[in-house]
Amino acid sequence: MNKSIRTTCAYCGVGCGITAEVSGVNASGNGDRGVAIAGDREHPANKGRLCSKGTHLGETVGLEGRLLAPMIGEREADWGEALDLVAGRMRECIAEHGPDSVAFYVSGQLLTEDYYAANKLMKGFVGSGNIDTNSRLCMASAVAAHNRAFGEDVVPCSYEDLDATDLVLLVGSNTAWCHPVVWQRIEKTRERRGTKIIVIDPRRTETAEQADLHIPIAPDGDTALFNALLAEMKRRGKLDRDFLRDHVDADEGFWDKLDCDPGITAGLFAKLCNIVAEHPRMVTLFSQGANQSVGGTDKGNAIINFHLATGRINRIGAGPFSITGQPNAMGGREVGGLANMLACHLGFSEDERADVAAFWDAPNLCAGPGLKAVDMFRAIHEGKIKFLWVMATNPAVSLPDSRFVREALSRCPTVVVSDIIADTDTGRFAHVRLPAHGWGEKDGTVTNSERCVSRQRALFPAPGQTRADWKIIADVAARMGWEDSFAWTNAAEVFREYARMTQLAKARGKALDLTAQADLDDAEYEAMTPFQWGGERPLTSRFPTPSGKARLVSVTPPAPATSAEFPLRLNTARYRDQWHTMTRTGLSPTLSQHRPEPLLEVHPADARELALVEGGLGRVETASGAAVYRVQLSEGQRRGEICVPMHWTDAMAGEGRSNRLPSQAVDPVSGQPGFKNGAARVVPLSPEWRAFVVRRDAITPEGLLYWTRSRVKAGWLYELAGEGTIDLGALLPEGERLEVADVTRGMRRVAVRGEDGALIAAAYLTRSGELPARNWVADQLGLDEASAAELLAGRPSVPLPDRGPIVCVCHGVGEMDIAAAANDGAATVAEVGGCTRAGTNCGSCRPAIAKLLEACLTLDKEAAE
Ligand SMILES: Nc1nc2c(c(=O)[nH]1)N[C@H]1C(S)=C(S)[C@@H](COP(=O)(O)OP(=O)(O)OC[C@H]3O[C@@H](n4cnc5c(=O)[nH]c(N)nc54)[C@H](O)[C@@H]3O)O[C@H]1N2
Ligand SMILES: Nc1nc2c(c(=O)[nH]1)N[C@H]1C(S)=C(S)[C@@H](COP(=O)(O)OP(=O)(O)OC[C@H]3O[C@@H](n4cnc5c(=O)[nH]c(N)nc54)[C@H](O)[C@@H]3O)O[C@H]1N2
Ligand code: SF4
Ligand SMILES: [Mo]
Repeated sequence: MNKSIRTTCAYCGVGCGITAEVSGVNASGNGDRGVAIAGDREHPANKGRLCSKGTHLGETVGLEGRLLAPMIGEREADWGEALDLVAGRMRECIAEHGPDSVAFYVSGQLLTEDYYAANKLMKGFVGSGNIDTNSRLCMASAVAAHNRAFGEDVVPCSYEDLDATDLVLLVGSNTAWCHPVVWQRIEKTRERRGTKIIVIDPRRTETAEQADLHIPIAPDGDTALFNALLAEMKRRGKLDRDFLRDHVDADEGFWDKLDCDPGITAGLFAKLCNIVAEHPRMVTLFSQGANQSVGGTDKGNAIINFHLATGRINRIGAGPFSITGQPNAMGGREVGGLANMLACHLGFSEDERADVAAFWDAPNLCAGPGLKAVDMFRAIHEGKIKFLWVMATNPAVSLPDSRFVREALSRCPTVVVSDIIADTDTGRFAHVRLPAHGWGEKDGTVTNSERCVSRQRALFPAPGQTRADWKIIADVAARMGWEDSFAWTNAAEVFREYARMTQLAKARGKALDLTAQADLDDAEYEAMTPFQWGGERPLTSRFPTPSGKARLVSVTPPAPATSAEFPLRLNTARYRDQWHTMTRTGLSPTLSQHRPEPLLEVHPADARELALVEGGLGRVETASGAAVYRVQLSEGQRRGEICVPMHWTDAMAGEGRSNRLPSQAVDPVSGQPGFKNGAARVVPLSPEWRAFVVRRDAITPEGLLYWTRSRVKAGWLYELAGEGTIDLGALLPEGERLEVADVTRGMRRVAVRGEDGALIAAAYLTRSGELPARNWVADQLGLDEASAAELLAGRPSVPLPDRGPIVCVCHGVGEMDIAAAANDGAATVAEVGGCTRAGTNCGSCRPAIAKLLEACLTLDKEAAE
């Protein structure tokens, strides 16, 4: 029987509401975990819309690869034994080396209840501040900027401001890919009221393509640009003198330090200033191009300074809007997931500590802040931290300088990892792995970018021995002797305790206040509808500083990062259809079509100088390490700058893990790493052979120059390249083998059929020639339809139309289909949708369609001239 359940998306901080129809029918190989996903029309974050990742969530809820039982080393254990071991080691460590020898590294992908429990255990009971979160890599600079300017970590605007604004400035945000539903909302506003969109990003992203103005700023040029912009607005008389007088204090000498070179051409700067001067209803949405910088906090404050000084804040359609990355990045900030906050937006002053100690009845409240993520891993490396518990994050992939991080993990006497997936790069270092509930099993709350709290609800019964993260934490706490303080029996109890605790923030005049929710009973919690703490514009009556005023903070642009040895600037970014370390989106055949391999994007002129060719391989080298990518020439890159994706792991690729590259350099205020502006060089690789393999299950090839795998419908597609000889047969399973080889051309092809005649694997190798198209071969996996000749040719005897790379993953529409539609007269994205269906489902590909259309129309025009 179908059940309809309202929940919230697993992925980004937009926090879209979902209506899940749980069918229990095997729709995509998920056993009884079939589910149809649709946008929740009543959720304020998305009003029914979903992007590609949300739309295809159903493909990632199967049990493939799940961690279903506690593991001690490679041995399955029961909960009792695993928990005893974890609690025992933690107790020993505290007794012998003190509380600061213990650390938790947690995540914005935990629910608020989980996060609250972890923070309470570490800061209140273990007695150390050593709990930090992957939000350190994500939101820490924005948090620090908010604290400096407003006196509290509060986002002063709401999505509704995006509906009512005349100008959206996107700073370091590829919104169309990373916050697609917010992007669609901005586009709607543009249709309705002619809102202007300006994108400030060194790369010409799909977001930038769609903007009214793209400013291809030099990496880390934002602070200088915003200073110069504010100085120019002052010259033009655009400051809000009344607002400044009544609501804003300034650092000493603030106004004298503004004038500087904007870092862009005079013409472009004038254009920017004109648009900004004419549109006081302006929202600046900023993301990782701002935060992930060694000057990230200053960038945040440069943006906020601008809004404060021009009075573009606390008004409808105006404000500096830091958009969150993970589904619960905001919730973590509320409950004290960051090492430098206590809980409920409180710091470590005597009276704040006293209040928290009393509220928790905490025996060992920590004396002060703990170590921030990068420093925490240094302390592990140095042997000062001897017990580490990682929850819902994959630091062996996502922290900078991962060679060092891995060394630290391998030295640490006890590493505990709570995850949902059995084989993650970090899990490979764990002594104990604890199986957690995943999306669709978890039950609790998340807070999105606009401070809207909504429920994630369980859709399926929890598989195997998996437990809720908060419950695992409480179970360990109980074994440490603190059962009374962690005696919750359900998520609602944890939530009520947290909501009650926000009284401590409220009493100090802070905006964080969930006391109205503190008395929800279980049924009310179960039925909770989304609510926003602080309201639409929470800082309107006063700023939560001692003076009640906000602050203009003097900021300085950081120094450039390249050197003679490493002359290129290295940027790292995200792909539209992959989520972080790919443990979930990497399982979706639909999502894997968009970018099946990690690309090194480089300007064509730089590529010529570096001897890199389109589709070839390039190795990026930095002072920290090296990684290998497929080369893609891109006019959207600035000269002297390259960009690689953050997503690939050792589980998904041989050499494509990007965080071998960044250094440990962090922002001095926030501790956030500068992932977006490293110093690098590139070496072209010339493999002697290239190959691809399809097979049903996952393998880890060894000794190659390059390999990656991506999900296809019935298995995995491997791209391989190497030197010398390769034993293709060793990469293939047993079965009936069909084979051809041409020694002179260095060509070899093998297909393997199972007992029932269905294709179970195939491999195609060449030393100098072309390889067959991947799609048709991959589609044959598990089928017995193709003849031996067809399999060895790698294509059907009656050729299929070439659709080109897939653009619309929902409807499987390729570049060629779109070009054909344009040829037949389709001139708008909607018209292309009308004849091909492309872009008519989730809409995530609409910017890509627009770009293709523009290219087709330009070609037509040139042909006509
Ligand atoms: N598809 C997808 N969506 C996601 C995620 C995902 O993994 N995949 N992750 C989620 C998370 S946790 C996060 S934090 C967000 C991140 O969302 P975004 O911040 O939008 O994503 P990024 O691609 O990391 O970086 C954004 C842009 O910053 C630009 N940039 C680099 N250096 C500079 C600079 O100095 N100045 C300026 N102005 N721009 C610069 C880059 O070129 C890049 O285009 O996405 C969330 N949404
Ligand atoms: N070079 C570079 N590096 C970056 C970035 C960048 O832009 N460039 N961005 C940084 C940013 S902004 C972020 S947010 C991080 C993200 O980096 P990570 O947090 O390391 O990435 P994820 O893949 O999301 O890791 C989540 C892990 O938790 C597991 N998991 C999922 N759900 C649950 C659950 O409910 N419970 C438990 N216990 N486990 C669960 C997943 O299987 C996965 O192993 O990467 C950072 N690293
Ligand atoms: S924009 Fe996409 S990934 Fe983000 S919450 Fe909405 S559906 Fe999920
Ligand atoms: Mo993030």
